[in-house]
Amino acid sequence: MEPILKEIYQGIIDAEQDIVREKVQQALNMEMEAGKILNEAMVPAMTEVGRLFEEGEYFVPEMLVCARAMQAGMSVLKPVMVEQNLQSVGRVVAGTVKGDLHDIGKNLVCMMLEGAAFEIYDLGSDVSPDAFVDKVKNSDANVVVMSALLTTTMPNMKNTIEALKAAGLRDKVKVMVGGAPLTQKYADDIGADGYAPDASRAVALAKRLVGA
Ligand code: B1M
Repeated sequence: MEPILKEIYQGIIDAEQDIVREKVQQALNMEMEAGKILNEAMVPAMTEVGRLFEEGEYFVPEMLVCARAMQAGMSVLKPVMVEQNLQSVGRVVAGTVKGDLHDIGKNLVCMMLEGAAFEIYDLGSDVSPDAFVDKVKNSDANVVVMSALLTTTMPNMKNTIEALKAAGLRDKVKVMVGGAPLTQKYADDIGADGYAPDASRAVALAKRLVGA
């Protein structure tokens, strides 16, 4: 791994927000691609944080501060990844489903969709089926993105799809789902229009679903 990427990777594992912010900026100043910084340093660092948690070396507070360091780095990358003045190709209501506070992956998906000229209505995390329904009803959205990181919250994706159906809004939007425990089969079983395993494939899927 290149030294600057190693420093970003280690900064996230050590939960050093300022160092991560500074090193990500430094990497960009060196004309390193934002996607490379994300995929070769930042995402692997969060995977390592997960491993440390599984092995009992890190606990929830450590995961949380590491997540903040990751978000600090993402805030530096975002303006670079979001291209300006592009005509909107679609409008997305996005959120992590009810009961689930994991928002890094969802934020990454939103960031990359925004960079691909989608408009984003980000509802955040712990989003109830009713909140998804309200936003779809009161906006011109044509895509819904749901994220779940916990096996226990995945059923809330199905509940949200059912709520959209009950409100007569299911045909107005394409529903995309993702998150580490998800599979294509699960997406098919709950009646989603698509599943993407990562943020870049989420962009390709969204474009396909809206015919862009
Ligand atoms: Co939690 N956590 N966590 N956690 N956490 C996991 C998910 C876990 C796998 C850790 C472990 O045990 N190894 C485990 C889940 C086990 C399971 O259900 N199978 C777990 C647990 C158990 C918990 C708690 C229950 C712990 C506790 O309290 N005892 C608790 C639950 C809280 C809650 O949500 N109600 C909890 C809490 C937390 C923190 C709050 C401390 C923190 C989250 C902070 C935040 O997000 N703001 C946290 C973190 C950081 C993690 C790990 C370490 C990292 C997650 C992450 O951000 N990854 C995670 C372990 C791991 O994943 N290795 C873990 C980086 C991110 C870029 O990847 O989110 O997968 P990811 O997103 C990817 C793809 O999945 C995809 O694209 C992204 C990038 O390309 N994607 C989509 C995501 N959403 C998509 C939507 C799409 C398409 C693609 O739509 C189309």
